[in-house]
Parts: sequence; structure tokens; C-alpha cells
Amino acid sequence: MKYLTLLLAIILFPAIGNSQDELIINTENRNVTSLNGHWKYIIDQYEYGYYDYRYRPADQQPNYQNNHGAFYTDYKAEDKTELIEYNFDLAETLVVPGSWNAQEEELFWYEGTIWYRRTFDYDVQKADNRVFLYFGAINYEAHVYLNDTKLGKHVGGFTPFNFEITGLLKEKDNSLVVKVDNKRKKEAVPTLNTDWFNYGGITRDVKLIETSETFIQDYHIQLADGDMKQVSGFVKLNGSNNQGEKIKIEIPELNIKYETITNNNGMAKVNFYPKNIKYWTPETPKLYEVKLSSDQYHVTDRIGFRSIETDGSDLLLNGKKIFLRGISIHEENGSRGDRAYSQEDANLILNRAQQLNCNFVRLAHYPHNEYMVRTAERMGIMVWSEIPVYWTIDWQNEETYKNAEQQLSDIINRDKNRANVIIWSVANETPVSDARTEFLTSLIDKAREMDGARLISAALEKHTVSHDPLTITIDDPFAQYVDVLSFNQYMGWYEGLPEICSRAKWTIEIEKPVIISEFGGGALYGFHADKDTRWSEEFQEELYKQNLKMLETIPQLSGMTPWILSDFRSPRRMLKDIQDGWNRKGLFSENGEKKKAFYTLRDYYNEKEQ
Ligand code: GCB
Repeated sequence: MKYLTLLLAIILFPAIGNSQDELIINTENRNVTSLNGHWKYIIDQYEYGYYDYRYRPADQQPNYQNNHGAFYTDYKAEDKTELIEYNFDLAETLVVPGSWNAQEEELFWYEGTIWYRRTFDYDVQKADNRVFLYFGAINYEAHVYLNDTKLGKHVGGFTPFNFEITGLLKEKDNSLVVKVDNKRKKEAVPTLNTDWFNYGGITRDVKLIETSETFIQDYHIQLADGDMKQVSGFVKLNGSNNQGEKIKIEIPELNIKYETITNNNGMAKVNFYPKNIKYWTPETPKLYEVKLSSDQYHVTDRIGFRSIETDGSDLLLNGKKIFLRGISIHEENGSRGDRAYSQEDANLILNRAQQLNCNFVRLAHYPHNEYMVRTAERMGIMVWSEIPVYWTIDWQNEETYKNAEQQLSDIINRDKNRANVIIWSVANETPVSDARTEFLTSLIDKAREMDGARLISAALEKHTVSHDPLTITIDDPFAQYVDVLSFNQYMGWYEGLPEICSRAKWTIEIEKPVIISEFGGGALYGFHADKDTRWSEEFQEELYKQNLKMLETIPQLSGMTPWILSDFRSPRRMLKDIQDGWNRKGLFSENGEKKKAFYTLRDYYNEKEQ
């Protein structure tokens, strides 16, 4: 019987065993069972559980199942004579979500493979249901196996993915094994070289999602591009009854009861005109309850409506000019020394941004978890969302491009209904070359094709005009393709001392809104000295004062996201007694103590708000 179900499942759902299925969005409001908790783990630096002694990958051999030496088999020796050199039952545990680096001292610097295993029971009598296994993110490469069947592989450390597992579950002791490898690689996205810590592991939530046979997998319900009265988008049904099906969308508060029909691909167009929409703004972050239903399934979401556009060098939110009072953020809970991954972490981080009086955050340098984006949305904080195309990516490598594009489309897919996401950013501080510009323009074409109603940007670099180090411009050829001109600059820190700012002349001739995506300098919380002493809070305070004055001279200035909210871990920052493994450019220490420059920026933002 078990095998019959499995066979049926494979015929019905041939994606099993290949790679990830199309993403299911809004998992927080579906029928889910958490698989978070304690997972057994085995460190496998030489990947002995995967490659044999001829370096052949076990799961790519014919009859890859029942290969008892491969760790995904989760096999136990049956009698005292049998030679099996691993045993998950005897192994220690790691908590999921969370990185391994933060949990075990011996794993602090570890970059390589660790096998995770979790067992669980499942009520297989829920006969009509389909079941999916969802990972919020795994850093960096994951191979996933359930009961000795390979579900697939996922590459990229910060985006969600899911596999259908209908028919593969048993009543008792399902064995879910994940090979996680966080080795940095030249051709990866990001590449070898970054300025953040390479936390490895299953770093976000793991869930089982149950659905009906045909269910609403995806939808896009937002204001149409350039029309503040029209809501448009699509709803997508997944399942064998997905054609010609009626889909209902209700927004009770707006008296909307809308019906549409799916086409041959299970896609239904959405188009309606609600009256008296209260638009989402940072001051009133209005979200409406939206109920979507099909014959067999329903799901609800809370969705906000707003427009975001540019007009010359102005940024317009709902048609009104805005200034983005922003801050850059890494996805890290510094006092725990780990990735941020929970609702509590999102509250902690975004409360700090709120204390600065921010209406905008740059979620650097990779897609952050969904709690961050949704919490910011409820708090009225706009979001810059970014993929880890950072510094020296392997521009000529086709696989690298595909990987970057996949990460971009996964994050657009996940967050396309979030009103607060206003900018998709495709890169950070990438060196100018033809290959790189082609790579990035292909990415923005993809972003525009998927979501034409948001703005596109990238954190570029400034350049000096001829030989005068104090006359500064932006002459990156990529600048012509973005909607918002953003760049990082470190006047007073990497260039000169803070006073240099008063002598700099900015000559930006591009008529687009300008966001200063980074500026800043390091300070050790509690270290006080005069304003010329590096690492003192006074130096950082002076640097902020001088930079803010200088940046005000840029006529197109429409916002900024200084670097950075809190001190964050980085292996590039080892200066003893000052950095000790932390990038010290935070306005807060990693434990949440405010440095003097915090008040400088907060006061500036308070004035900007007037
Ligand atoms: C940058 C990078 C950022 C670094 C920062 C720094 O330009 O974009 O990732 O952490 O400078 O601290 O130098």
C-alpha cells in the first residue's frame, strides 16, 4: 500500500525527486506544522557521508537509495557484525532555526558540511491532503532527503524553498535529513569575499504545509502601476482541478466581493476598483484583510495599497514627495551572536530603527526573513530589499547569473504583496565593467518583468572628477538603468578625516532621486576621546555631523540609509580590543547600547520630519 501511494504520487507529481517546486507564499497564514526544534547533527568536513572514496556523489548513482553508508539513508546497523560508521541517534543536537556557529564553540569558525536529521510522525489518514516541506532559508547549499528519497537541492542562503512530499510520509518515524554546506565559493552569490559573518545552518523556520488537492499557491494583489484606483494582479491555483475554476477575493472593509476564473494554466487575472481606499503610509500603515478562496481552499492575508514612483529627482509615495529617513541593517541578533530569525528578533531590531525615527530600512546585503519585512510593514517602515550580488561576483559565469536571478525572483515572489517594500536592489559596490553591467541589466529586466510597480536600484560607488579628489560624481554607466540613484560613500572614514566633508563638492548630473545607501565610521561603545581619535564615539559623532551637512548639498537627495544600525560580526574586523570580530560602524553596539552618533542622526531625522 505504501509503495502504491508513493508510485501514484510520483506519477501525479513528477516534480518529486527533481528540485524545488514553485514557491508557496504567505506560509504564515496556512495550515502548517512547525518542524523547528532540536535536530541531530553530524559534522562532515570531508563529506564522507556523501562522496565515496572515488569521490562519487552517493545520490547520483543508480539505486541511490539503500546505500547504507550515505548519511541521508539514516540507516542503523542491524546486528553486531554490521559496519556502519555513523549514527544520528547517538549524535548531539542543534536548534533549528539558528546557525551552528552560534551554538557550539567548536563550530564557531566552521565552514563546510553538516548533516541535520529530524524525525517526526504524521497522520497519513488525511487522505485528500497534499503536503509540502518548506524551508525559510538554509545557508548556503542544501540537499534534502525524506525517508531515503532525495527531494532536491537548493542553492542560496537567504531565500525560501519548498518540496512536495505528498505520498512520501509514513505514520511513524519519518526521517528528514538535510546536508547543509556553507563553504564559500568564488562562483557563488555572494562570492568568497564579504564583510559579514558566514553563519551556516538551517537558519530560518522549517514547516510542513498541508493543502487541499487543488489550492491557491500564489497571488499578487497590489495597486496597478500608475493607477491608484485599480487593484490588479493574479491568483494561481496548483492542482489537477486548476482550470476554469472560480476564485473569490473579498476585502470586507472595502466592500469588495470579486470573482475571477482561472485559465488553462491555473492563472486567474485580478482587476477591480475599490472605493475609498485608505492608502498605506508610514504614518498610517493601513492593512486590509484580504480573503482568497477557491472551491476547495481558502487563505487570508493582510495587504496594504500604496503607490511609489519618481518624478524627476523626487520620490513620491501615494503621489506625495517623501524623504527616506533610513538605516542599513544586517539580519543579526548581536547579543545572541547569531542570525535574526524570529518575531522577537524582528521586534528588537526594528524597535531600534524606530527609536531613530526611521521610516525606511535597507535590509542589507541579502533577503532578510519574512518576519522582518512583515513587522516593518505593520510598523510603517518602508523597505529596500537586496540580493547578495556583492563586490566581486563571477560576472562571466552563466551559472552565477542564474543563481543571482533565482534569488531575485524568489524574494520578489515571497514579498510582492508587501506594501512597504518599495525598492528591489540588485547589487552592492560592484566594480564597473561591461560584463558586470550586462549581468545587472539582465537582473533588472527580470525584476521589472515580475514587478513593474516597484522601483529598482543598486548601491553604486562614487568617483572623483579628473584628478581632484574633492570633486565627486557618479559616472557609473549602470546609473542610467536604475529608477533611484543610490551609492555608498565613506568620506571622513576611508577617505580623510570628518572635516574633509566640508571641502567636498558633489556634482551629480543625473536627474533621479538620490539615496545615500551607506556612509559611516566605526566607534567602540563606551570609548570616549576627542573627535580626532579613531574608534571613539566622539569621532563617529563628528563624522555623522559633517556627513549630514555635506549630503544636504546634493539637490537630488531623497533619503539615506547610513551604515549601520548595530555592530555586526565580520571576520574582516579583528583589531584587538576594538573590533574583536565586529564591524563597529553601528549606532548601537551589538548589545543595544546607543553610541553618541545615534542621537545626531535621530535629531537630524526629527528635523527632517517637520
Ligand atoms: C561597504 C559595504 C559594507 C561594509 C562597509 C564597511 O561599503 O557595502 O558591506 O560592511 O562598507 O564597513 O566598510
